[in-house]
Amino acid sequence: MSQVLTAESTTQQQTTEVFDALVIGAGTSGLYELYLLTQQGLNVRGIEAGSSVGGTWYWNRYPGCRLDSESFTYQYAFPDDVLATWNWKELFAGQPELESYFNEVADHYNLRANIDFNTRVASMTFDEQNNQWTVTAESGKTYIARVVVSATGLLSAPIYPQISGMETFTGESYHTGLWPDKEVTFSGKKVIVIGTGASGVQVITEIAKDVSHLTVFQRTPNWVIPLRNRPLTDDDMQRIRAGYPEMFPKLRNTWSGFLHSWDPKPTTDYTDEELRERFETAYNSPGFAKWFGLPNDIAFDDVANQKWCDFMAEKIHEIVPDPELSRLLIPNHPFGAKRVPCGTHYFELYNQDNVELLSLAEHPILEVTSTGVRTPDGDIEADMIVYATGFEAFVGALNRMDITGLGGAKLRDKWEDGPKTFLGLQVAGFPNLFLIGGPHGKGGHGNSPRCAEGSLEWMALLVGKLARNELTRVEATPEAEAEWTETVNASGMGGFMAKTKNAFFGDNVPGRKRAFLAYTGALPEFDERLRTMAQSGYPGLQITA
Ligand code: N01
Repeated sequence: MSQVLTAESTTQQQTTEVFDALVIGAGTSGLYELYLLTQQGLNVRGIEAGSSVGGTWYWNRYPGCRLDSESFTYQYAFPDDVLATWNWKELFAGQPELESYFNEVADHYNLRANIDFNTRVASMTFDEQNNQWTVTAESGKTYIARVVVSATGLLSAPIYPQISGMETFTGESYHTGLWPDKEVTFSGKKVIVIGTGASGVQVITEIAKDVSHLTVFQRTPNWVIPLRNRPLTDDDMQRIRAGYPEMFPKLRNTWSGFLHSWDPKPTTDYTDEELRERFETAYNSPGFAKWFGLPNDIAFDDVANQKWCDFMAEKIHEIVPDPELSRLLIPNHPFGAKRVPCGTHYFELYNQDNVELLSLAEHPILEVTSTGVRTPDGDIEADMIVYATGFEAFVGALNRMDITGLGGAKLRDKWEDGPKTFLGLQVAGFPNLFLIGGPHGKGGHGNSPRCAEGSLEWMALLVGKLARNELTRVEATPEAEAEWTETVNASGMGGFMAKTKNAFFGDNVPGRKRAFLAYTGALPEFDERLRTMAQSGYPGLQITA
């Protein structure tokens, strides 16, 4: 333990515990960082708001929640007994299987013993004299550590719509991102779902299977692609496991850690007939083969993108013969301008007599009443309202903590007009704080564990040096931060996402200033930059011995 850190002390009401390092969040990234730091023999503590591990896969326990990365590509890559013995049951695992997996990993490495569960961080303040963070939980408990890793999640700050009367509703009401750990049944009930993003698509599909009446309120239609999930047999797993040594490095060499890579041949190099066949093959393939495996010009060229949109629209018309319904379901934005959800018989369910789709543009919700919702056309009664309205992505979890850096500066004030970071990993004026899964970084994006592991390994080296007192301060320089922020902002303006309101720009949150929040560059280049930095004295970081 560093000498400058105060020893464990007990105040009148609360204990202050002292650690080498703290990791906030026990989701996919937090657990891995905790593992890396405990491997270094550090006295590290995880702090987790939930009652167990898993992060996204702990909170999003709504029916139908599942992966859209192939299960075996989403697991940790470090060699261990879990990797050798864990048999994935489905090509795209559901939430219960993922939650079990992360629990298994936590138990295998005895990580649980180093995590304070049911503990939500309220504030953290950098002590400039002692170069250490004081972290305070909502319970009042405080922690002191030289260094903090915030692995609080890209999608962990749920948002509700601002509709008057929501609190007066007397039936059941749930947000997909805060689904309770209890059985929720739909049979014989009248249910309203608001929101048709990736979560909405999944939960709507499950609710529609067993409901008296379902009303879906849609603000924007989405290009939902068929997931094409299937069970994995023992033979499948044997074959897949034999491929792990090649698979993991290969995934790290793709744009976003997925099995699928953009087809280097653009649409213009195909004849019409060949392109049709190419599209059919993609459409019938699992997962994101229908996004990141398409001819590459679909990602940036209007004409190419429109060809794929026309193909997809044709499929929707085939599935939903009612022209009025298919009109509502077909988006008028480019493919990839919003996050593309994966579904299983999603469009089909709108053919059911007990399912009604209402466009919010045509049927706005005026208010929530005690028994349902009020629209200009009349009241709709419901036993349950499900809010599938998304998250304050990238910045929400960080902004909801009161983080104070040098000179009393608040992180949320600094980020008022949009986040400023260096590589999404550090922020000038907030020394010894490392971020993963926040804005501007590669970690947490795409196939999240693959995209995050390079960043987590990179920061574990620096965290180790700080925690062992070999360094006292590490922070981004303002120049490096400004340059990276500019790079991220410029990259956002070039893509299709710039054409819609969405969580990647933060303007899905009412009142939030639009700023690009994601880093959309290639994973191998990002990881290479981190490697080069580490070998050349960490340019862009101000390091105090
Ligand atoms: O949230 P979203 P999500 N009134 O923001 C609508 C990941 N994920 O929870 O599009 C009415 O995408 C909103 O409408 P609009 C994935 O990364 C992964 O679905 O803003 N409607 C939209 O339809 C994803 O990006 C999986 O016009 C309102 C919906 O609610 C992220 O989670 C599965 C509204 C919100 O969609 C978030 O997805 C699920 C309002 N006031 C999620 N506000 C996998 O498969 C919002 N909406 C791994």
